[in-house]
Amino acid sequence: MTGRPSSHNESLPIYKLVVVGDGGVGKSALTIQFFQKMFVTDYDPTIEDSYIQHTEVDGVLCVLDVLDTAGQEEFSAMREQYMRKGDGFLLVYSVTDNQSFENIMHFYIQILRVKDRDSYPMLLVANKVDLVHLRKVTEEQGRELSRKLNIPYIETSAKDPPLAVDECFHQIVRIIRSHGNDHNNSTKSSSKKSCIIA
Ligand SMILES: Nc1nc2c(ncn2[C@@H]2O[C@H](COP(=O)(O)OP(=O)(O)O)[C@@H](O)[C@H]2O)c(=O)[nH]1
Ligand SMILES: [Mg+2]
Repeated sequence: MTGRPSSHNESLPIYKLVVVGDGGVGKSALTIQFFQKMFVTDYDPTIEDSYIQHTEVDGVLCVLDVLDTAGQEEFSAMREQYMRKGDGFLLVYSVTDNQSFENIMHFYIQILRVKDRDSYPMLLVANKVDLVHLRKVTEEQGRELSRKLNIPYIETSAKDPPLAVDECFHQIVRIIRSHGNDHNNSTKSSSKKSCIIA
């Protein structure tokens, strides 16, 4: 506990990721599969928790701080608060649930409104693709929405064997990096430098 310099860790970029989507789409299952390498079938849908882990993405070490959201209050102040803090968002729906697909739009709009931006690092995540016979939202529909929102699309399964679970967390880090948003150690004040009025 003592004597170890922490400066190395402190210099690592920290990405705050937020997993959003309707209840039951698999937000917790994806998060726990990523962090604990196991599939949970009965995780309490009301638990909202965050997980922190060092991860290497494309050979570069970083810290992922992931908030697995819960709760239905769509426009609550609490939701806005965590949206304000997020660097990147996984917009998750279940391919077995049309309503969860339609509701993606609400999350998308709310994130942009809270961020006051017209684009922000987000990834559209079509989960539960292992449930082939129960599938209601096609890949084509998913890709069409991703084009419309101009955010990338990925199909996942949190069930064992997992499909593209690590990949979706890595992908959102890449998206954040490519947005030139490597804001670590540079908070909002520096990103506002672009607002110089001549
Ligand atoms: N077959 C299958 N079931 C899943 C998958 N992801 C989640 N589930 C199940 O769907 C239910 C809801 O998942 P959960 O992670 O609690 O949803 P959340 O409310 O979005 O956090 C649970 O019974 C999970 O085991 C998946 O990819 N495939
Ligand atoms: Mg959950």
